[in-house]
Amino acid sequence: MSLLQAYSYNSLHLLCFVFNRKETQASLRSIWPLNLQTPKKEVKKETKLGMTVKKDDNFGEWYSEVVVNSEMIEYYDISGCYILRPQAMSIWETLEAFFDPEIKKMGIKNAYFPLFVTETVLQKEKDHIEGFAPEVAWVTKSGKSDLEVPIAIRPTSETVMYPYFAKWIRGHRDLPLKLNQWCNVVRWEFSNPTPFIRSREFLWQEGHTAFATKEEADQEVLEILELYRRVYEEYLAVPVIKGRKSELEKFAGGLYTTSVEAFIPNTGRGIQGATSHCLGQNFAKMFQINFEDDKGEKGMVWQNSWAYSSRTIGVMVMVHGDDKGLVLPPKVASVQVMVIPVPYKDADTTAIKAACESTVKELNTACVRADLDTRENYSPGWKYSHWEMKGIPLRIEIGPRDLEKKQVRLVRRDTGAKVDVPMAELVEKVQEILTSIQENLFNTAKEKRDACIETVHTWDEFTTALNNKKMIFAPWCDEKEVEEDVKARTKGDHGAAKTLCSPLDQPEITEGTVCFASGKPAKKWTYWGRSY
Ligand code: 87F
Repeated sequence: MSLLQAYSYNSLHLLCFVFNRKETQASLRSIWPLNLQTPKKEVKKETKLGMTVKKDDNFGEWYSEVVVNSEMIEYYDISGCYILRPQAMSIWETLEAFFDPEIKKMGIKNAYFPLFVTETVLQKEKDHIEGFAPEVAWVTKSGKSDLEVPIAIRPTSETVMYPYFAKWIRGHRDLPLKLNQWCNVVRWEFSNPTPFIRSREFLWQEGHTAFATKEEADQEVLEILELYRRVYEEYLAVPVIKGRKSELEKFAGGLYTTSVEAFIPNTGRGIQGATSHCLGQNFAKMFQINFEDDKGEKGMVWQNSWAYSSRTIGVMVMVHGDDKGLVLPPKVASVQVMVIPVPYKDADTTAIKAACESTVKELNTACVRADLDTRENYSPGWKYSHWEMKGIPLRIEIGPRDLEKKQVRLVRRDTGAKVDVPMAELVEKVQEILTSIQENLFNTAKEKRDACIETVHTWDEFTTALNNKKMIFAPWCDEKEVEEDVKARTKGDHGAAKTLCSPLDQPEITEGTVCFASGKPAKKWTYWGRSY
């Protein structure tokens, strides 16, 4: 087969494949030039702008459309794998630029371990890997020949790292050992892939630490969890709940799991934002990670592991996006302000252009990330919609009348509010508004989230709330069998309800409060709901 033949063969298959998918609309548009779909006599320079689906009408389609049209994601010809374009990658880097120095302050160091793991090593944690086994991807060939032994691609790195923890930790002076790595992992998921939210390859940081005492491990679990809260709330403007996972939902290999949980009002689903586990001594036993304490006595280390992934970006898109497209919180927007010249036919375009340029320069000098759209083949109106779709937090319009009045017009992406600002107050006002957008996005998301929380005491209240897409807060007896029973009783087309977390911040359980599901005495308040 010639190269050309191979190419057309592949693209044919690509097209058939794409046709069969649920997420077609957006991907089709991006591989088919518009003029092929609707041949016209005159080819207009301006293409029609993208959002065709409303967030409330078809959330799934809307999401695919937003991530593609905002140029964050490009679909790829392997299902569940996506290209993260610069728009997405820059958000990932911003989060890393916050998180990485924070963990370094805690004494955690970065390392990099290999992508591959042998079957023997992977099987070392047989018990807990059993449930995950179907998701492990294997390399079986190099070129045309079979490998002597197949090697797995890391789905997580416990088995890759812990043999070396055992080697490197000898005495109490080698503790604590605190490592983190920024990497990709592969989990060959079979359920409904979604960009950022559930993909077969994703980016994450995974922290793995070992301590001499449980107290130190316990403390770190919560310190990391607080950093995860800050990633969501301070950067992505997404409200989360810090809590502890139930026995059924915790990482089976560990002692206990904490998480930050977000909520997507449109689908009525909770979503785990990040996890911080205390592994106890389970892995220390499996991998013989022992040490000698200061009295010469043998002990086993206490371990933690924790991760957040590129899912963070998907949660942000789902929470803030609207019918016009993406909405970016200023703190993670690579461009915070887009300046758009508005020249009227007979106006002095050079003066407008000069004003635009000096505006960008002034903002950049003040560390505001501003850019200028000087393209002449697009109208101002087209540019407004274009940058709205891409989520740019603030737009500045400069036209002849603004020049005359020595002012600029600011238009917020979050509220659409417009305000004319004297050029002399530019930097101050822009900074003020960007801060206000960041706050407003968080507050609005929190109000919407809170409006979806329903406190219930009985089974009837619980099922009604579930059908109304609520996140449910209920007193619970904390028994595994009861959670399994709730899952079984709520099984249906939309998936079963499960526990999301028991918030660390627990309201009091008053005398006589019973479990909504079993009627037994309640032990803790817990969030329940359908989830991703
Ligand atoms: C999929 C395949 C094989 C999750 C998997 O949460 C193994 C696994 O161990 C697996 N999916 N897990 C649990 C991961 C636990 C833990 N790892 C380090 C974390 C944080 C980072």
